Amino acid sequence: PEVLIATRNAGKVKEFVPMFEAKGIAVKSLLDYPELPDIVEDGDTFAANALIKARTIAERLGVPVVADDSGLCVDRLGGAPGVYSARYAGEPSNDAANNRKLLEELAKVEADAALQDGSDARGLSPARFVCAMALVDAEGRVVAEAEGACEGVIIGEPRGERGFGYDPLFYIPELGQTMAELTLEAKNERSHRGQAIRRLWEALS
Ligand code: ITT
Ligand code: NA
Repeated sequence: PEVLIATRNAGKVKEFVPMFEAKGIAVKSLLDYPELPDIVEDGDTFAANALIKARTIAERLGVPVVADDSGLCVDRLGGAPGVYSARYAGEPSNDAANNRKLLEELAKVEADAALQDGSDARGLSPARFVCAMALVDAEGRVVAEAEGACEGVIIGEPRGERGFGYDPLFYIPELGQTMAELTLEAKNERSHRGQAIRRLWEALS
């Protein structure tokens, strides 16, 4: 069997491949369909956007589709960048620019807090990665939905070369490593995406 994942994000595809292969399922993605137009993700939530992506592609290609909508939510930024994580620093989506923007926005909030009450808000900033996944059938009807989340803190300097997106700034105190320092297997065991996929399997079994 084979599943189509409605993503153009090569970092996501790399993580999906071993998790689906472990179930004997081959993975295709939108990287195999460069001619398809970009999907307009205008939902207010990760779950809504995952469904939009899955349905758009199922209706277009007439096959069952899995989609992932995910992002980083930072408490001190009121949950930003949230559903805007991919384009936080503007178009086109750029991981390095997004990471710089995240550190700039946190520095502003921390400076404001220090000015207002002299408080020191420079401690590490709590954050979580969130992933919503949707599986739809060839007609675009929902078969299963699942979410996963992973807690950490934002550090002031990038660490690690693996992963993608905000991984180098996302530190997991329990592991003493950033998400970008974890092997692919260790990230899948821990991550919002790994959890969401395992919950999707459970919902299907
Ligand atoms: P597709 O819509 O084609 O799947 P995308 O990158 O635009 O690709 P999203 O809309 O779900 O996907 O946005 C996800 C963004 O959130 C991604 O670009 C990263 O900036 C961030 N993100 C999500 N999961 C992440 C992870 O595991 N590690 C680091 N950053 C992550
Ligand atoms: Na999105």
